[in-house]
Amino acid sequence: MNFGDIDREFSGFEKSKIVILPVPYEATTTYRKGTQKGPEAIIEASRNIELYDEETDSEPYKVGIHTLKEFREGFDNPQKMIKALADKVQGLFSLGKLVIALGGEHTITLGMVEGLRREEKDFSILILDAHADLRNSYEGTKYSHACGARRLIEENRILQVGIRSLCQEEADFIKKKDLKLFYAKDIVGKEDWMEEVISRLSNKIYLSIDLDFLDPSIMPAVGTPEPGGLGWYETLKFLRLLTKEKKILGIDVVELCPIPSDIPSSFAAAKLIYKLIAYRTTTQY
Ligand SMILES: [Mn+2]
Repeated sequence: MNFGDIDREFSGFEKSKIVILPVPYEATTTYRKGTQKGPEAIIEASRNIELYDEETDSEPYKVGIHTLKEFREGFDNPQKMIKALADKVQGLFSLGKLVIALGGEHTITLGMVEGLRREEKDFSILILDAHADLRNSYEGTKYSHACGARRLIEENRILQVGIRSLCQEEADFIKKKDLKLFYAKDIVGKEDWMEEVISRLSNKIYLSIDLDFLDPSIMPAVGTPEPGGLGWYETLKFLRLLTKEKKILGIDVVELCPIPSDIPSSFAAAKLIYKLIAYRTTTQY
């Protein structure tokens, strides 16, 4: 099963600029469980999307999109998983591939970023998410999906967009560290924030997309669906602008938690990924 059901000519590893890495890791999800089924659902849905993109008037798959086998190393322990995933993707980044990891829970971002950091020093991390994920620990672990951004912020420049759910501890931490977050309440339905977000990032970025940043009306199949998220076209507009102005080195798309009867969520996730590939290929290759 490969992403997009793309012919061999455009999905072989060597010639592909894009590499899709399914990472069905789920250890600490707290509300609805099932993110381990996310990668499979996205790939399944991707086989039904049109490979021509009307917006960019292009066939993005021709840049080459290779789908790797599911990554499952170290899943019994979060730190082991992070290290193993970092080892895996470092090799891919060193070959100049744009790696798109499919989660699984948000914790996989830590492995992706660690792997990228060994190859690239100067990049910022843009996180699209409904949740701040800034708790120092949660349910006895510092590597919960609820602590991902907190771990990242210890060593990296991060910027969070779409936030609309956090606890008092996180609010206090944001004030203490004087962090600038872009809350959903300030950006949904507006456009002035897009350039401001972009201006705060380095020229190279790592992009982490927790699918719950989208409004649950278009993305209900997530672990913790929060009302009041971004809409489809404003998201696309932002991602197109972002891709034009910044070099995206790596991407993860996480927290899809498939509901068997809900095909639109998986389909929207697959389409969002293909849109990113379309923007990237029409502006940067
Ligand atoms: Mn989230």
